[in-house]
Amino acid sequence: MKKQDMNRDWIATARTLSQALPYLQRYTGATVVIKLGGHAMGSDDAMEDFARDVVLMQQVGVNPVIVHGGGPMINAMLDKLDIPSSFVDGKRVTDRATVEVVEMVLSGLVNKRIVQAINRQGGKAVGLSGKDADLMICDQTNPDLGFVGTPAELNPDILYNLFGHNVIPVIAPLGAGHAGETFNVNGDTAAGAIAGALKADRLLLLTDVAGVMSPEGDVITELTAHQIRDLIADGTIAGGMIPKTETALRAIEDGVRAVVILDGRAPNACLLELFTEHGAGSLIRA
Ligand code: X2W
Repeated sequence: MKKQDMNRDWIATARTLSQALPYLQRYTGATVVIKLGGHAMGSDDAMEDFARDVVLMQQVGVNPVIVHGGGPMINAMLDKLDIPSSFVDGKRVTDRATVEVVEMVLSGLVNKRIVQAINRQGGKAVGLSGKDADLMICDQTNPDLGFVGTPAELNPDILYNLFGHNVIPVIAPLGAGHAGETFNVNGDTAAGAIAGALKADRLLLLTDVAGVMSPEGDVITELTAHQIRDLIADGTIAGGMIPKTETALRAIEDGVRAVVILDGRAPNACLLELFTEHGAGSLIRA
């Protein structure tokens, strides 16, 4: 690269930082819940970039909370163990053997990979699941699904304690049942419930699509809860986007200020959304 071009790059970087000031000010002290789906978790390099963005967020005064999924990683382990698996309405039918694998994979492999990535960037992350400190107590969703839980009682005090010590919570979507069961919770549902309990300023649902798409194939950048309901009714929102948008509606009802559905594989997706005028994905507000 020519010296002149290199200077231009640095000047652009300084300008970007300078332009971020109003956004940095807006988010000081804000709580941002980030759902990192299994499909949005890429290579180690992508994980490193994600972790750096999370640590940067905290550095500028945001309280980030990570809630992760890991569906593809659970599938891979169930395959290795020859345990067949099926989904009904986007939820994994979870028998006793399956819930053991779900907990091992989510609380073990996936959770610790994210924790370690954040800590390698200089953050202080601690891994939890909904079982820790009774964060997320669940009811059984439907007996036909086995050990699948619906969050019923949230106790977010532990998270406030962690914020007070500049610790970044990384939460696996498992919950405890009243009778000592372990429940498997859909990652989006868990993230929505936790964001609701915290009355978060933002819930970012990082997935592998660009956002809610119009019939013409463009990302709809801003939507109200009312518009979401209309788009579900007329079939524009379909398939896997239905549970995501329903999570968004529920979170907003619970007091989350806004929910953004965005492509977590895009570089610096969270920073683009929070700290630039451009934004990313589909922003959903009351
Ligand atoms: C999910 C939990 C993981 C998850 C499962 O067993 O796959 C249920 O379906 P993603 O990567 O966010 O899809 N739980 C009940 O939600 O992972």
